[in-house]
Amino acid sequence: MFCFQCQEAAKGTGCTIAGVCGKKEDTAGLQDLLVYNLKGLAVVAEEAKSQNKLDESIGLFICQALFATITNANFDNQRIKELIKTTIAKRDTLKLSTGFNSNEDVVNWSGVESEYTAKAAQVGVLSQPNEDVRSLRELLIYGLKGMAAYTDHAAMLGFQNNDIYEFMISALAGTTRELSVEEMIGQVLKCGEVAVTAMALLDEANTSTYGNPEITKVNIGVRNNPGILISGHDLKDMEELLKQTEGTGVDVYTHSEMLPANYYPEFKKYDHFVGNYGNAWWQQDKEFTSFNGPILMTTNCITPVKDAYRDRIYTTGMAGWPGVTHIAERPDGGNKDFSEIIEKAKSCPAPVEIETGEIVGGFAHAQVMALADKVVDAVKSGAIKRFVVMAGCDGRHTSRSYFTEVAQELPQDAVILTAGCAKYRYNKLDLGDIGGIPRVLDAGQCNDSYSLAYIALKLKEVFELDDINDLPISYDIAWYEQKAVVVLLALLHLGVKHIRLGPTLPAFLSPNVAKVLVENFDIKPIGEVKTDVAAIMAGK
Ligand code: FS2
Ligand code: SF4
Repeated sequence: MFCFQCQEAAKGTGCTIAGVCGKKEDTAGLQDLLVYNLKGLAVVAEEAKSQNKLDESIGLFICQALFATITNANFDNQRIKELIKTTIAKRDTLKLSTGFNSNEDVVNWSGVESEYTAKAAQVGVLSQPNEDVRSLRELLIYGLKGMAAYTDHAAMLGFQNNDIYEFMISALAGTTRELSVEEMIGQVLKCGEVAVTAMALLDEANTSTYGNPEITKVNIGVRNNPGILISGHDLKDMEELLKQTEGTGVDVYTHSEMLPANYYPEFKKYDHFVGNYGNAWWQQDKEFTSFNGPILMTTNCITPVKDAYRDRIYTTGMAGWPGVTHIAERPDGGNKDFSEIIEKAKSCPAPVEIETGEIVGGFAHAQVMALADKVVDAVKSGAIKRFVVMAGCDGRHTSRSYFTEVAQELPQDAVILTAGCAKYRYNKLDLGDIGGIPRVLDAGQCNDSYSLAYIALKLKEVFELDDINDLPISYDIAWYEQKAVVVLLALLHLGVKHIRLGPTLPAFLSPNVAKVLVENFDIKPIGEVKTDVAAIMAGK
């Protein structure tokens, strides 16, 4: 196997024996084969589009299948095999309806299961010998994976945009062709542009369905009832779980990236929605053990399932772990059925309390704009000297303590804007406030990173600046998986420069591609805490 799509790629170059994430060689091969076949489907879908024979279902299917290959999303070989078969079946149906004909293997391969392993070995990342072409193609594919996740979440709430699907199809198809370096870079930057559309669509889907997130104190302690812990990012699952647990005597808690569900008016109204339990995804083995009750994984990040909770963890949507009960899709017009999880919860003891107190969040764009006068006055008076966007992901590497130390080292007149599970490195520190504005403003999930871009663009308007880089905002981003990749591309599209990225730069950037990013956007790796903080405060 060879996989280098996330920040924890072994030795900073790539996982070759087994994934640091727990992905086994056979699963890695199947995911490679799935991506290969999705490229073939995209090539035929392009033809169908040109003949006006393409409907949204193909775009959504591609999103969901790509979503299954995101880091820590789906480790279940059987599910990946089913996706491969469906991809080939959809491709062949489109070929028939369009009369598409080509000798290319990528649009013709239809091996049976026993041939999957051998084929996977031929079509993986290293099948492209040129390291710069490989780097640009994979950068694009990882951006598309991130976009796929956002687009799928929006679709689950009934929000779809054909332009996003069409870009994804043409970009994926483009990875099968010999494009010039300029064309490939163009596709990567276009991915950032379409990512802004996808993130805005998801924002609209979330806020028009569940209301605008608002300042909220989230309880991090527990009650004495049995509980269900819900993790991942899918808000539709959150809604249905809250509805189905109401009046059952079972409480609901969020874990990791589901924490921001606590900020939505539509969810806050449930008395049995108690708060958040635990920290970022990578601490789940300990926290799922002490939680005692069932856990519902709606998306990434899943870590290798431990015996201590194997019989009480469930997946749904594109998430999967072999041997774990998977809650089926909702039927058209209906709901998912979480009754099995609720019954399980009733037989479990209440969670063990691992901490007490509250954390404050809910600073998505509408809430920050509601405070705009206060924020602008604070900037004008000099009470706020700098905003530091520290959004992104958390992860296992001990070097991520850098982000905790930066949060502590930043002077009292700096405000941290965050989103994603990166926040767990500093959201329980007491960093105080500036005239009532907390020094850590959490906009929500990594899926809500759009809010941070929106806030920056609004501030640019308010301060009548021509260049987004003239704002008193610095970017010190923690990345881990492919959603962070697409957020980074979105920021580049918006013209943001001088981004610090850590804890390490992506393994999939070849030296030449990294050079392009450095020369054009001044992207830089994180350095020493004190030096970085001084540079950040000096606007460098
Ligand atoms: Fe965190 Fe994991 Fe949000 Fe990423 S829970 S690193 O894949 O999606 O962020
Ligand atoms: Fe390794 Fe990351 Fe790929 Fe998992 S997703 S196999 S940890 S590079």
